[in-house]
Amino acid sequence: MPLLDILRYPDPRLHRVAKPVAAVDGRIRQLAADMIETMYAADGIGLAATQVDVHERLLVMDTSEGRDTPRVLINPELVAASDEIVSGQEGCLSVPAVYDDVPRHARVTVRALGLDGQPFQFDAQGLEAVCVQHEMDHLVGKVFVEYLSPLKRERIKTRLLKQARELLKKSA
Ligand code: K2U
Ligand code: ZN
Repeated sequence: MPLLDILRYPDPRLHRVAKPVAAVDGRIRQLAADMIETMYAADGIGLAATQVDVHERLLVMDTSEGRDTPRVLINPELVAASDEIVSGQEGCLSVPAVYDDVPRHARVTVRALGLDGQPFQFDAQGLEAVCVQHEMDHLVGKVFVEYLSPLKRERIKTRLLKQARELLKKSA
């Protein structure tokens, strides 16, 4: 299965709002499999379809110890979220080498469709709660650097654009 290209911030396509998946069919199952493979290859614990330039509400994640228990969430919805907020350091496969603190709900309840097309619901806390909120942000076009100060965000944008230009020069 092909590894998928991951969009890099500040690519404007990262800010598109994903549409609901209309049917859990072979195309979606293949996309989920490719996203899981891409996530593992990139040493990520989550990946949203938006990040691979597919603007449908689908995300994959694996916060298991053994990194061998992938979850596929189709049309995920946040059913409940704790008032308690925790702030932890986050990174993003679309924003390489940038880590900063982001506020998240400590506990969430999420409802989604599985690859069998059936609905399921789960409670999450800790890293799993942070990860699913991070991925669901991607599906509404939000990247974690948007929680940072405008100054930090501008510095990150400038640095990544410079890196992209240098990469282009090298490959020319
Ligand atoms: O969406 C992504 O870019 C995947 C993120 C998900 C994530 C970010 C912050 C906190 C939890 C999950 C990547 O997995 S970032 C790399 C990473 C790996 C292990 C733990 C935390 C972050
Ligand atoms: Zn991310």
